[in-house]
Amino acid sequence: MRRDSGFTLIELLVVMGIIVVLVGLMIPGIRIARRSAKKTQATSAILSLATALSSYNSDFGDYPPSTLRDVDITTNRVNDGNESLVACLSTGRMNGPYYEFEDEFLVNRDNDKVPNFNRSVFKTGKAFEYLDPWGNPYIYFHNRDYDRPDVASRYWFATKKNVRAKPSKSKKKGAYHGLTSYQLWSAGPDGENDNGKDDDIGSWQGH
Ligand SMILES: [Ca+2]
Ligand SMILES: [Ca+2]
Ligand SMILES: [Ca+2]
Repeated sequence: MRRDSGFTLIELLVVMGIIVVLVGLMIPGIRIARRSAKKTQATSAILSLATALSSYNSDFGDYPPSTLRDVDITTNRVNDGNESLVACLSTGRMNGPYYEFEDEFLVNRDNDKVPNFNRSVFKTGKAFEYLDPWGNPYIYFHNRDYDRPDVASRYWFATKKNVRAKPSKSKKKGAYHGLTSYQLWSAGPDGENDNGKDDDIGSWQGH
């Protein structure tokens, strides 16, 4: 039997079929790798924010408030904890700034303007929030507000959903996580706030 070309149509189809199957097999693997890279990214952001928060606390004798309303700044009551975290850690006072926020994740998701905002930090007067790798704002509470979460419970998520956040307690000890400090968490890969449970990534979880 004489063959003119290297491959017959059937052979080509078989090869293409194999490629399609291989790509199909690889996609879930790529997805898992991407998901775990994002988890690592969120965990490390929370860890380095925790370091920054403890330096801030050493200098100022307190952690950032759950809302800038505590320091007489008018807010729209959405993403308050996160905006306070960003504003406080970006301060030029004492040994600040305490954290180098990555531009890519620093956005004004709720599009608020803060008339009397510290303009030395955010010259545009916009109250920025810091996003996790899934595009949702990290949630932050100062310990004095654990029992009155409504002061800063509203968050605006990537799904354009208004989310209610509430600090959580340890199942074993029955006490709030970060009892004398703060709670900071990411809603995790599912993009749903679980108040620090399920797939959420919290500052109090031993990483
Ligand atoms: Ca806001
Ligand atoms: Ca904002
Ligand atoms: Ca979640």
